[in-house]
Amino acid sequence: MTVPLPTVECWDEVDSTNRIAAEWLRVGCLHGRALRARRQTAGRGRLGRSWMASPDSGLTLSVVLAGPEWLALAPRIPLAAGVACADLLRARYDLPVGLKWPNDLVVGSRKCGGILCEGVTTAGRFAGVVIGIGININADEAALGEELAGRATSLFLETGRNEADLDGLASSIRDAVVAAAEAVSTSPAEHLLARWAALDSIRGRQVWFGEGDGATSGIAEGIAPDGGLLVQTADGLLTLHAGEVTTQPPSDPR
Ligand code: BT5
Repeated sequence: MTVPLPTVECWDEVDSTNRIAAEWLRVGCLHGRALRARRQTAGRGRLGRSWMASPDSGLTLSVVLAGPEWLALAPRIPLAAGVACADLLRARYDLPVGLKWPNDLVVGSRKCGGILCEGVTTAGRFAGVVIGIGININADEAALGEELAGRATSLFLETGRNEADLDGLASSIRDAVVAAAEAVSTSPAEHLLARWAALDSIRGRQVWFGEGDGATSGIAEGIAPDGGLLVQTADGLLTLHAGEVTTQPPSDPR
């Protein structure tokens, strides 16, 4: 019999839902436990970056995968979570939400969401993974703010529809993400890669990566089984495992 997952908690204000969920894992918590925050004051992105969200304008949600067995599956969990979120948003809003490696949910070239998966260790033991999900839902241009202008979008801006049931959406996303993560251990990697490929917004496009004099470009060729991005460059096929790619050439600093 499948054990029902605990109700997704809604907290008024937190610094970072991922930080709270990591604390839960350190002291021990139920698999699938999740919280969303109406207001997040220090949302985390990758590489020390920030996730910005005006209060009540979107979803800031963290989901716990509890247990040491998630360590071996960790490289594929961000991919599985991305596919699950994109599929759910496409179905619910009838919107062509796509994926941009490694963790962006996009509509066209604009980012509407991001995913940050963090492994949690306590007393030298792997306790589990926190899947952090930020999605711009009801944000208008003002709520997204000037800093993200032209780069970000929201489901409201794309559809004109306001989501009245953020709790219901959070619950559906949590259920979908937990199911997708669990499927990683039982289904072949090719299945997940094929689902990502169907949603991949940069496959076949020219991308740039690296910085300064080391900046290089190539054609994005999809995702490798270890979760890296395959890029065909003039020097051969590379697999990127970290960082970022852009579909615009880096601006000339001169
Ligand atoms: C991500 O990082 O996209 C992962 C974001 C995960 C946020 C969730 S919210 C719930 C949970 N709790 C947390 O503390 N975090 C997770 P990254 O790929 O590093 O992208 C960050 C970059 O995206 C920033 O540097 C901005 O350029 C841009 N960005 C920030 N806020 C944005 C927003 N609301 N919409 C679109 N782009 C945004």
